[in-house]
This record gives sequence, structure tokens and C-alpha cells, in this order.
Amino acid sequence: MFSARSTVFAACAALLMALAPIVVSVAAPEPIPEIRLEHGRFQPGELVVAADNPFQVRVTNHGPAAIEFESFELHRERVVQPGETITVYMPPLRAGTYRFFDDFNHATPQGAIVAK
Ligand SMILES: [Cu+2]
Repeated sequence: MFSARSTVFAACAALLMALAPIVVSVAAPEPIPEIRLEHGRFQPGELVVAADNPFQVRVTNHGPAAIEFESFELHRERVVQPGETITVYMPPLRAGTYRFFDDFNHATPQGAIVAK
């Protein structure tokens, strides 16, 4: 049986199928977490990420002097100039706590990335 109703239904189904890939492609990407060096400390001091998943983290230096974002446990050492934002690419981490610090100023409290 072919009715006007089923024709409309078929047209709608075809349109939905055509739009489906577009809907998928505009899905919001995971926001990249940010660590800020501000007022002499890292904020947040503890950043929680999902374990066993690669991720990125942005590090922004809002202070007046260059910093060195460093972590022995994460094998990272990156200079960040005042006003600069860097992106650090991280491999999947096992659950645990990974400390980081400013190697140019050891008076700066340490921070940590916590994989859960
Ligand atoms: Cu260093």
C-alpha cells in the first residue's frame, strides 16, 4: 500500500539519514583542560583526567616571568613565556598521581595531574 502518509514518512527517513553524518560531525569535542600559573601557584593545583586515555592539557603562564612546566613522572619539560599558552600532549596514563612543578622557581607550589 502506498499512501501519501508513507511517502512523507519515507522522505523524512531519507532526510534523517542524510543529516545523520552532519549531526555526528558537529558533536562538541571534549574541552581541553587548562592549568594556569597565576598568583604564584598552579590552578587548579590538581587536575583530574580519565585514566587510560590520551589527552591534552593547556598550560598558560599568567605570571610576569617565564616558567618551566616540568614533570619527572610525565617526562615533560616545557618553557612557557609570560602570556603564552602551550599544549602538552599526554599518552594514556595509568591511574595515579603525576606531580609537576615550575623548574624555574621551586618556591612555586607543586601541582598534580590525577588519572582516575
Ligand atoms: Cu627543567
